[in-house]
Amino acid sequence: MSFKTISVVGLGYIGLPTAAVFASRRINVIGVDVNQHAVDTINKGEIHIVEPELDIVVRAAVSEGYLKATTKPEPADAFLIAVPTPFKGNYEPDLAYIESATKAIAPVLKKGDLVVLESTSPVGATEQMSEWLAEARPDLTFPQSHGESSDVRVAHCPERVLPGHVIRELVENDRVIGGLTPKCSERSVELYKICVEGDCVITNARTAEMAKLTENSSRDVSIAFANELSIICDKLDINVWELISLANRHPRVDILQPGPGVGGHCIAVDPWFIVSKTPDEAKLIHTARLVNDSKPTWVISKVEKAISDIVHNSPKTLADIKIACFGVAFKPDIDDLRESPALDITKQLSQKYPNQVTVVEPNVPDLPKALTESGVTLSVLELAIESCDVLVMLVDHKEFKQKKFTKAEHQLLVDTKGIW
Ligand code: SAJ
Repeated sequence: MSFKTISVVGLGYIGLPTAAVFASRRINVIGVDVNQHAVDTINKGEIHIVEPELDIVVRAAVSEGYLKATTKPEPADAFLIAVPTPFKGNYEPDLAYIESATKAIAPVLKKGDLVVLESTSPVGATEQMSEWLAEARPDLTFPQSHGESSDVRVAHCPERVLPGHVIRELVENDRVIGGLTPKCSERSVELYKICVEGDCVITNARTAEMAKLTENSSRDVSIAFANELSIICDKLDINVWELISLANRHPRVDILQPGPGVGGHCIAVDPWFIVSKTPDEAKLIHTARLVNDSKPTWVISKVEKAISDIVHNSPKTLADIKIACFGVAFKPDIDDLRESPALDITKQLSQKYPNQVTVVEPNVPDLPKALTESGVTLSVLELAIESCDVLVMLVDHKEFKQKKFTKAEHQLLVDTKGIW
């Protein structure tokens, strides 16, 4: 049986592009979100988030009548749950959004439907979601009790797209599909094959959950290795960038790049889902998190040292020092400031040195309130380089990489990306 209507629950950075890409295949898509503003914006054919090409796909899908958004779930043949899974204060995963999405769709579920959890989740979350559905709908049968004869099919299929390349990666990337039973997996493959050109590889739900966490933890551990090297090299007076490029000439070595820390809402979060389930076993994964999370503090200490060197070696007083931070986004060439170590460093510096910090960020028109409150100003590259004493390179945006300059003798440079 083909899918006539698909519902995507959660219209954020993953859900909205997913809904729009399915709709572009001429499938009726009902997008559900609790945010009325998001729903209204989408129904006008506009978008409330920034992602290249998303505006074009959404506009076409809405104007051709294949995509509509609503705050209240409606019946569909498949439900894709793409809601946030943050962690709570103690790094325990918070499944509250999955629980409320599940409870919201339960009343409209019917025999033959498929429910797929796309949100990055701790191991066991898909089973938990299916339990919540079963509790809400005792009149329907689910895989945990009825196996292959269940009325409703349930699976996990984690999203793996890279912000900035979402529209292309949604179609091209391979998908890992873990059903609660083999039939649940097969039904999910039928669904994803509507728009995915990559392979749809079948496993079970727990392995699919762990696969996603493993991908992001692997990257986190690799970046932690690079960040640790950068601190070791600083102590030993070795250029870490040269060191890594030399080591990477070995045919079986591929070290990532150090930076001001690890940002975004995935790589800095997902490893905790492994650590919280298996704290005694996940030693390396836990340590990598601590190494990456401590990097902003180390960068701030380098800036403080630079400031104190200038004050000791010139007629300037502390109050005369001007600091320029280059980049506040969480990674290069995007406007996303969420969970950004560069933003965190800039904020802490601006609180320590009020009205002395200037930011250059070519990807945003205005600075967030957290910065303007302590007198941070937005400047342009040339001006900031000319007028500041301490230059703090935080994000390797293309505009910065293209800029060739030699710092003046009175200036000090803290370059967390090794581009200047
Ligand atoms: N970073 C470094 N050094 C590097 C690479 C990255 O410091 O060599 C930093 C970045 O500056 C950034 C952070 O790591 O602060 C994360 O950036 P990223 O580009 O590695 O990853 P995200 O968070 O944009 O997207 C990741 C991707 N996962 C992997 O590459 C394994 C993406 O495919 C996932 O879909 C996404 O997480 C997600 O949603 O989970």
